[in-house]
Amino acid sequence: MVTSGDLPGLDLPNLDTHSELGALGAVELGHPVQDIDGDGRLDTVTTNGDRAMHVWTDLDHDGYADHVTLVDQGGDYAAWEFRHHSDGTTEWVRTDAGRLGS
Ligand SMILES: [Ca+2]
Ligand SMILES: [Ca+2]
Repeated sequence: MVTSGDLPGLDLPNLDTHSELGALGAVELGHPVQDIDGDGRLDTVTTNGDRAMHVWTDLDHDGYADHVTLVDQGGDYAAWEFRHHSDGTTEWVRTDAGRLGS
């Protein structure tokens, strides 16, 4: 079970690079503030949790995050993608993990 963290103004889960997101479900991204792919539409929120920095991205602009990248203070990172399956279920799938600079 992932609990919400103390992220001011944002109701985003407080994760770290070792968190299991599989059953987390859709994460609402109400107010993106950055345009990470340069198409002129805001799509990304960067937050700092207790143990890691989070970069949440909603590239299809449906209001829910499609990707999150977690980076902790030691440089470990994990990247997750929110997948919609043809049977209507959804899950977060880890697409990458490792250590920055190695
Ligand atoms: Ca964009
Ligand atoms: Ca989305």
